[in-house]
Amino acid sequence: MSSLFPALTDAPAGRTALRFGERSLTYAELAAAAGATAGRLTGGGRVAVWATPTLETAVAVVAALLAGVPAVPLNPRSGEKELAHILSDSAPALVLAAPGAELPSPVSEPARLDVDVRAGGPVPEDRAGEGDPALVVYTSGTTGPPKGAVIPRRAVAATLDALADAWRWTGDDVLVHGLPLFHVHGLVLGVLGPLRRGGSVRHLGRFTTEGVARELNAGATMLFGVPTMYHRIAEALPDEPELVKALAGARLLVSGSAALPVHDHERIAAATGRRVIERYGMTETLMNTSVRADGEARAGTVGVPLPGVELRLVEEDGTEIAAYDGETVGEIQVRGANLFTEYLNRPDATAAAFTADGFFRTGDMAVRDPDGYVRIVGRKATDLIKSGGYKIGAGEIENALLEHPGVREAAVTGEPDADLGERIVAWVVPADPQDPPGLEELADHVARRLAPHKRPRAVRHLGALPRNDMGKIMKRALGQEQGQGQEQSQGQEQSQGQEQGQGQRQGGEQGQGQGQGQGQSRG
Ligand code: MCA
Ligand code: AMP
Repeated sequence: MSSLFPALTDAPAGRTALRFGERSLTYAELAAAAGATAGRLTGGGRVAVWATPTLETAVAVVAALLAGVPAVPLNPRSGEKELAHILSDSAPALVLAAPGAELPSPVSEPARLDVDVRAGGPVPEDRAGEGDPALVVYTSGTTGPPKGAVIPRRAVAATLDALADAWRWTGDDVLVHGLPLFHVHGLVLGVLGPLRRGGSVRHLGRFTTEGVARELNAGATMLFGVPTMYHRIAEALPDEPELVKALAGARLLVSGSAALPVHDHERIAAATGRRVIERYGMTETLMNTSVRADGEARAGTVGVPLPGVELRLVEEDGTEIAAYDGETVGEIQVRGANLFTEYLNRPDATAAAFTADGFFRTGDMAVRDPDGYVRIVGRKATDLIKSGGYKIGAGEIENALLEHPGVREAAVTGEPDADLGERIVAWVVPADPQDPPGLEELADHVARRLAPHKRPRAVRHLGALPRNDMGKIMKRALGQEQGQGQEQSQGQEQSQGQEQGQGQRQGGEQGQGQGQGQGQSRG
């Protein structure tokens, strides 16, 4: 029996485990397919998974977990530079992919193993220990390339069991989502979560409001999404009665990965009578807090600490804040079985991430209400941008921009965006002011090297970047210079319209583009 997935052998006969579009696997079929693939992962080391939103990705990850081999999910849209970094850092022995999936050149180095979802093999004996790595998930920091967070098997089990308690999540639940499978939200919560409970997941392939309505109206009970998805649902509700009915009938609507604006909360509640609940997590910590299924779904809060998670707020100097007054702001630090063990090959970064007493420094700033509800009010680092629920480091994009011959200096900030939460703005000093590189060119350049979700949505050309006496770029001043530079935003370039693209700042969101960031210049 698998300690992570007892349902592989225990689920009621015929129960569907996974459905992606028209294709599905029962628990027995999943056990056979994952068992067969696991039987081929005998060489040790890590395996990369070409994480398209398909059955093969789910089977590959379950197989790796059954074999006790850490899996490294790869974003199939990552550009060459990002893929090359992840592959050289994690050094996988194999890449697991769907038959026929085209792998770009950086991924041709490790041997390829095609995943056959109709194969049959026994579920292997569970030999891995609780502290052994289950996954290595790459996540952006403020500077440099993404770091691989090593997530142990105990963290996966602990977080999913804590959520089961908080959400009354059982094998009878049928989850619908359209999240990508190379991050914690879509993969750990969205795929491994239902499998640990012995329930079902229906993946939409890609998120659409029609897909959500169809599945929730056809027996699905829960929906997971990022705020951008709930924003799009809120926008669509007035015109889509099927969507209203679907949400009204759902057991649980859960949002996470970024703050869900109160306005969208309220629009959804008004149209459907249902409240979305928020949970708060991180790649490094998995889930820390949640509004409970039996608790009050209060807009603008991420609920209470999950069972097994110790959470404290601290002052700048590390002093613990005792107050539950809804006012005193401190950094969230967490400790528990849900935490990652290290950043792969980065002992320096790992050491810096933890306090002496083993708490992880999240970098998220919050207050606590008298009843313990946590409200996130911003982030410590101004160089981390959350766009569409993806965490994106400004420094990573600045470095990529500087590799463009038309860019002499670059600074990247996040600005409020009604749909994405924040959008990426590139402030660029062109090498040739007479011929500055345009938005499309720079967006393509970043998308090709890193990933499409990291591309700038607006480019502003400046004669020089504002710097302090130390030579550091003052990102706050950049915000104030907005409108003085030559702006090209996505809406403008695509539609030749006048759109300035200024969304509303989210309730409580603090700090983006307001501090002194890294900023970069050539040479
Ligand atoms: C446009 N596209 C381009 C370019 N311009 N591609 C290449 N080069 C360009 N220059 C393409 C895009 O690839 C995409 O293609 C399409 O145009 C539209 O892209 P975009 O506007 O960026 O996004 P979207 O399709 O509108 O997606 C919004 C989204 C997405 C669905 C909300 O952002 C999303 O899936 N977010 C989820 C993030 C997430 O899971 N975060 C979890 C990490 P095409 O149309 O073909 O797709 S956080 C986490 O795990 C922690 C633990 C937590 O708490 O959850
Ligand atoms: P990532 O590193 O991509 O896993 O993103 C983790 C970050 O997402 C956290 O540090 C928070 O800043 C943010 N986050 C996740 N869930 C929420 C939420 N419900 N509300 C506000 N921020 C969130």
